[in-house]
Amino acid sequence: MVHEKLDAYIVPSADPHQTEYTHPHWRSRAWLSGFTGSVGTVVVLQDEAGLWTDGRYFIQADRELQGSEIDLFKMNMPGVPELIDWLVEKVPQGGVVGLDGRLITASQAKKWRSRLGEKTIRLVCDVDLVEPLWMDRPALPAAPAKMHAIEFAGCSVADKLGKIREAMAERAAETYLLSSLYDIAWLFNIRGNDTPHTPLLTAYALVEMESAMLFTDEQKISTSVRSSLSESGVEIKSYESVFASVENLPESCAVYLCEDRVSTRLRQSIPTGCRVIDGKDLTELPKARKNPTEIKNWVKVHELDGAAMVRFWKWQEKALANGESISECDAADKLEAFRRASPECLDISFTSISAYGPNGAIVHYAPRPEICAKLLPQGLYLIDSGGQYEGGTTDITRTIALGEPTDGERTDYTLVLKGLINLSSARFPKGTAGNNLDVLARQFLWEHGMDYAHGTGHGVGYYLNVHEGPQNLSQSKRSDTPLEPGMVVTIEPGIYKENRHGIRIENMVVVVDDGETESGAFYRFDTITLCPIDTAPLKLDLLVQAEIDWLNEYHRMVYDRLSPHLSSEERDWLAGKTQPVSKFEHT
Ligand SMILES: [Mn+2]
Repeated sequence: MVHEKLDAYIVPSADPHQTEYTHPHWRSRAWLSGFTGSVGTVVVLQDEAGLWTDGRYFIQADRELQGSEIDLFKMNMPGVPELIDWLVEKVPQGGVVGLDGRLITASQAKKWRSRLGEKTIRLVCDVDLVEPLWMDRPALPAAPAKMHAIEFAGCSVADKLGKIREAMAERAAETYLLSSLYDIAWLFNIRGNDTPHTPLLTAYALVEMESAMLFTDEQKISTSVRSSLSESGVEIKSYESVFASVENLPESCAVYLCEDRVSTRLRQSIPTGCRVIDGKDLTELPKARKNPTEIKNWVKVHELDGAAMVRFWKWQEKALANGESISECDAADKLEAFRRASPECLDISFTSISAYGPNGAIVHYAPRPEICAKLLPQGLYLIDSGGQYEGGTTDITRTIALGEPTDGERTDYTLVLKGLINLSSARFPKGTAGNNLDVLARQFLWEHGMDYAHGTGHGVGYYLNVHEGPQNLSQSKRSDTPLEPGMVVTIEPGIYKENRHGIRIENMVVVVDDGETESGAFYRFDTITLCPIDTAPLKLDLLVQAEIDWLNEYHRMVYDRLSPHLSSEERDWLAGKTQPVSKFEHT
């Protein structure tokens, strides 16, 4: 910092593409601070340093920062300054703040620059102090890229480029600069292996009216991938050369990009004579509206995924009955093995949340082999997991009673299920967004004075990231993207009682047409997840007949669709789990 004449240096926790799950190569904030959570930014001054993270990580950050001389700043807590306000206070008038401008977005840099400017502090975005200091830095991944075949993608690269060019023309854009790896993977029907549990290829792209360029590590591109892309008019260039290509854009060229995704470094490389049009990535909505081929494949994939869940649940039940010792990690590993037993499953889609008893109340709990809990034949067990298949990504949560549930567990479990059923059964007019529907999953909990501190559901990528926008289901004002046919979301209400239990039930659903009335077009959800929902912890008195009908109907579908994939012993077990329930069976 002294050498670079910096008063402060910022180390964010991002890669150059704002990818949700980053490769270890990009975890420089964790390397510097010792804090390993997914969200956090370190600011270093000459004689002090701070780390900002959110409520999910206060306890972990406090522990991991011990002895580091880095102070913890708990974001959004009363009296805790925001990072930028703290900087403005600490850095002298006319001072200089540095960072690696590849790691923050153009819009973030714009906000910081204007705030720092109030005290004539400069933000310098081309200083990488980490690279020369991080000696044992993990190498960038080198796994080869592959095409996502048309029988999975359902739409050719040429057709996708055609649609994107139409959207560019509507916005009078001549060049479109992309840096989101999800959007690049979708647009070019290409997949890599550069991020944990997400088949992404690290790349940038420039789409012009007559040509398209993909900037990536050329070592990862085989002759067949190169020729396949070339047939669609896509040229491969080296990853780093994106900066030169952008710098050499003709003056007065109209460049479309998303400033919430593109890094400030790349944004600054655009010649000043160019007209920059900032907007959402043009790929975002076409990627979110899954085509019929994608939906058809995804529905099939859920049969494989559901069969793996059935085998897992059956194994766990038997192992516990036999008094075997199973830890949360053993259970997660076993489920992964059941998924990977089908050759179509290429990876899990995220680190499983395998949480027993009170651990279920920690929403982002990830068990660690050294300290994870042992499962006992009592209490609730929560398993949130998913798989990566070329025909779609899955995300499913089930909460299972390992023994006789308590009255409180039964009430909470039943209220969560009522929310899932209520929202899954919704019929809604065209134009309805997630924040109009979210309450349907919460209303029964609210009646009992309970709530959950997370969204009700998120979009899901197709052999891509398990979390995908722009649509989602939540209370947030930002959850305002209208749901459209072909969009896939999760529905995952829950309830979390600290030191007692956590409950969440999650299915994936697809938005489908549901007829035209005098009020216009209506839509509904079709559930595509196939796995029994534990009926043992239900309090049937709390369910109305329509909810019982929904559950029995769902279980009939689960049995019919999964049984062809199962052995006769597994089928018998599934028949028991999907047995119809009735309000009067216990009288
Ligand atoms: Mn989910």
